[in-house]
Amino acid sequence: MSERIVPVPPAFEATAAIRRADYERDYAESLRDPEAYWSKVGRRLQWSKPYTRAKDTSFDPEDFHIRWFADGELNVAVNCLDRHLAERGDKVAIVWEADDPATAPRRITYRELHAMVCRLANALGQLGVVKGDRVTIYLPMIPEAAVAMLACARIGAIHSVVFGGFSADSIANRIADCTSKLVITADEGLRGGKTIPLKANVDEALGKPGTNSVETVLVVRHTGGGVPMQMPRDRWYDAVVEAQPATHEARPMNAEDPLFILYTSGSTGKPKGVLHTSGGYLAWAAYTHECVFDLKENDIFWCTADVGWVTGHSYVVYGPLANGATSVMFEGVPTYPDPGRFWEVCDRHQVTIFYTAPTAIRALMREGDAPVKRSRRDSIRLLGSVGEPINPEAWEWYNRVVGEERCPIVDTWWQTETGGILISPLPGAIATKPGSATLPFFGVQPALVDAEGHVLEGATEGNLVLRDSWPGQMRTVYGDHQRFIDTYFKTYPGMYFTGDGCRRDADGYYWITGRVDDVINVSGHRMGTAEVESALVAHPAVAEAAVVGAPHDIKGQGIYAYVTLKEGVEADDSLRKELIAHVRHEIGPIAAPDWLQWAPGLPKTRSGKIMRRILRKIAEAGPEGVDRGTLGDTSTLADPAVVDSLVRERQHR
Ligand code: 6R9
Repeated sequence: MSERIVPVPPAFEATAAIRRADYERDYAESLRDPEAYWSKVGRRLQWSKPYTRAKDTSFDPEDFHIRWFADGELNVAVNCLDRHLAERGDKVAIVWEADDPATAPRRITYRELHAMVCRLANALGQLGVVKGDRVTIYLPMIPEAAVAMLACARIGAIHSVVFGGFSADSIANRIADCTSKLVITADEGLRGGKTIPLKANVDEALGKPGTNSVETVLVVRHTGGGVPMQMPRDRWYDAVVEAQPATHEARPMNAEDPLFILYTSGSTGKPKGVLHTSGGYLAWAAYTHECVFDLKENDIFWCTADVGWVTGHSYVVYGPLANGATSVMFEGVPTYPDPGRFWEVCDRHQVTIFYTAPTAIRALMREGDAPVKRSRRDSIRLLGSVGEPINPEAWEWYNRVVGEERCPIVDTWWQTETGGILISPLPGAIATKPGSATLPFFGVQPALVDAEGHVLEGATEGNLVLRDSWPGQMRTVYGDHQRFIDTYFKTYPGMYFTGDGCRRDADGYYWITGRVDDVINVSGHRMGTAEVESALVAHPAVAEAAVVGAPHDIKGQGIYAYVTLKEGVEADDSLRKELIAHVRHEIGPIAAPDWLQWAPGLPKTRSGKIMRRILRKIAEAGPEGVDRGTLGDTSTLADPAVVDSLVRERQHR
């Protein structure tokens, strides 16, 4: 493991808002007097009714509660829009770059965005959407996605954004779980030159059980592709907003009123609806965005994440807009029409801060330096990484080739549940080490614990927990508060369990080693093994399935599936393809297994529990084969012989 120390580039440090001494002083202060610290940070937002207390939280099982700024009132959309109009009305809020580089970019000012959001807020009101109602957003990466989120925030409706790559089944499950009243979608999406039939997917989803809460579907005309409209349910977005006034009186919300639900995979069962509230979430998204990215007034900030993921929520939409920044929104993919696209877009829009995922960096690294070198990239001053551990090789390439060793790299660790960044270098303050997310953000108290929950001190390795709350923390699992408690606070009572393993070095730097639960991180996207297993088992040919993660050169982790077929079903290549396509259809392309092995039997204990440890070891083995010594004790298996056949039939990665 590389332990190279990369100092803060002096030219960067010279203009940075936060330097090493500031970090040390303020971090200590944030732990010593959290109330004073967060009272002050919270005042960066505009409150229609100021709070009298910032922090009111306890992880103690006897007195468990999480409330931030709880008696304050604000409106999130007002904070992202109206508040900036006087001084930044003509500043560009969103730069939109289309999938096809020949399509003209859109530049939307704060004033224009405000009008778009007001129109939609009025329209939603007229369609009967009221505070607390759920609205599902299934849109491509177009400005209307941000407009839809902010219009919901403006009226207090709770949005649930569903990633455009998810299938009809996944949409239906998410709609059913939160009983959405309205869906906002588009005719089609465009990614890498391919069209995605969004409206058709919504139509299919709404034909499934549990979705009849949906009264209206608003359809944005994006590609112009013909889609059947089902009256009176379906309405064209344009026609509906056109008729509306461009002003709207926003309602103040309580700080703890829900802002959004975002579904994410866990280690068991169906995806959880992670619920974030208004005041704490926005304060966290805005404050981390400003500090971690050393934000200046003239920055052009580009986070490449899709708004279907939390990174898109916090660092394409809410953080940047709450800070009055210019945010780039990109519809396409890194390699279309060619692997120089990211850097061309950086030059075209004079991007100063660029934030992407290790999987994209690895994919581009594989294409060599030439596509990067074709661009100037001289506007870029800071680079960021998020979504999964970044391997030191990719970090070094990003630093040397993309950033030309001028730009600090912030490797930011966080989760859907945390609302925003928790562990990351502050770029003007913290020397980096390739592969380490370095040190905690203000107010964040990470700790490493052993399996029994003992807190480990000094340089060590363990499970990553957080010992106290922070404003951006999720508040509950929508509709299932017990699941929230059970998932995050039962493993180690009194502490929030992240699900990640982590090492801390002698300098106190944190090195996230990856998930320690049954969550696979595929290209920085979370997928539960249980979800993929239940999709496989839903196929008539499958008797049983077990899914594990295995190292993948580009994706970080790939999905390795073991499948036992029903009696009499013939295992062949066409069935293998069919099963992979089946998972893709059931959940979405990100869940499609990379490897699928036929398993006459699965390794089970006598009580019937699948020993995943063994399956993981077989899947992880490189070309040299499985080292039987690493499989551990297999004598407790009901049928130890299945291991031999699994090792023999291993898929070559
Ligand atoms: C923001 C986001 C969360 C999981 C998390 C961890 C992994 C994210 C990371 C990282 C190492 C980083 N993860 N950032 N691991 N270094 N900088 O990705 O949220 O989709 O909920 O995933 O991603 O395993 O637990 P989410």
